[in-house]
Amino acid sequence: MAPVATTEQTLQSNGTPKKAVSNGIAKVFNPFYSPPASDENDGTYKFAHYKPSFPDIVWAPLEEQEVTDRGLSADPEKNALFSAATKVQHLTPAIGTEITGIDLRQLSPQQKDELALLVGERGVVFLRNQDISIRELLDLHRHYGPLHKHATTGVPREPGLEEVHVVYSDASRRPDPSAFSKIELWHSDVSYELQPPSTTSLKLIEGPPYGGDTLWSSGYALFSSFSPLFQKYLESLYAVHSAVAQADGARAAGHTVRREAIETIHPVVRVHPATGWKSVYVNPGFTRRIVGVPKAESDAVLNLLFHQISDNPDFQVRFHWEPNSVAIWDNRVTTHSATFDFYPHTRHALRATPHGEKPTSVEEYERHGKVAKDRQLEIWKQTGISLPESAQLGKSTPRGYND
Ligand SMILES: O=C(O)CCC(=O)C(=O)O
Ligand SMILES: [Fe+2]
Repeated sequence: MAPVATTEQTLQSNGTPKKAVSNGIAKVFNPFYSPPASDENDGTYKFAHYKPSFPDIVWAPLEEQEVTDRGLSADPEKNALFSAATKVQHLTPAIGTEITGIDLRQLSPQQKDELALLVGERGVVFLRNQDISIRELLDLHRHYGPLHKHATTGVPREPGLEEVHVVYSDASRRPDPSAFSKIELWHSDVSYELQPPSTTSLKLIEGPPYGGDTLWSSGYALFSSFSPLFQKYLESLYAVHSAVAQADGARAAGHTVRREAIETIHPVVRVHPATGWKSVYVNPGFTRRIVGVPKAESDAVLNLLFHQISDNPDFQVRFHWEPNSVAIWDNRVTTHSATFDFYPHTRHALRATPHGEKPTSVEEYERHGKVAKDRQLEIWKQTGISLPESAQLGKSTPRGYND
């Protein structure tokens, strides 16, 4: 186990620590900006070559890329994938499925397509005991689209892995609760990009015995939870997603911003190309404002959506990692949040993520005759339950429910 840093420190008259760092006393850090960790464990740590580095290089702005969702080519029954698994266990009705018995290194192109569709339907899929290397994981995700390179977060020290985003914390730095709020940590990865990522994997290579869980929240379930008129209103809106704060944070931490920060306008409700389901597409991490409405209205609507993402457990699943666990999420229809409760343990994970299509609004999706659907209503229909819109809500009076 990593040595526990002492937390004793004396304060100057202005309240700042006199000796912030000495004898292993931890530096605090803001997990958004991932400043470099100390190199103290390099001699003994077996994954030192995957610790984050921040290369001083600059890339051109991204241009539009052709992407076709692999889930569109999948057998909706997913027979090739499911027949290879020993167990497929849904974790909540809204989101999350754990598959056992699959080796991600062995998937056929057909199984990869079915996995993409399953991830698109369930939001996030978990697999344990995966020996897949990070280069093999990148290859798997190339099947789903051109790989994304992050403009600011760490990449592995080992050369040739610029498409990998590194998640890393250890005893040398302690999350700084004054630097971020729990709600801000909820995000959809790099949603400010023109073509934000789709089917995304994170593999944990080193982690704490307990703690360090990750939570995901379903954008489909969030959409389904609202009344029909509010759903229609949301479908008409567009919002600004911004990379500026992340780039500013990276610069403040002394890193090069490898690609100029951008701001992009995306629909507030997007339709998944393979499922055809509507999903709320805003997140506290990067969505700044709704365009074309008064600021007070934008603030109130985003506040409602952000709080439902972070506060409503019916939309969420929480995963406890073990080394070699892989989570694969559809970044278009979910948000996620890490926990930072595991200090002083080391937690180290590697992410591979492809670009998806430009987010499709309901109006764009339906322009050519298709009809976008509410996931919950579709699932109820399949089980023989059909609710007229007017009967869905408003029939019961609010009451306390405590025991
Ligand atoms: O550390 C985690 O659990 C999640 C980190 C994260 O948000 C990501 O890799 O996209
Ligand atoms: Fe993320």
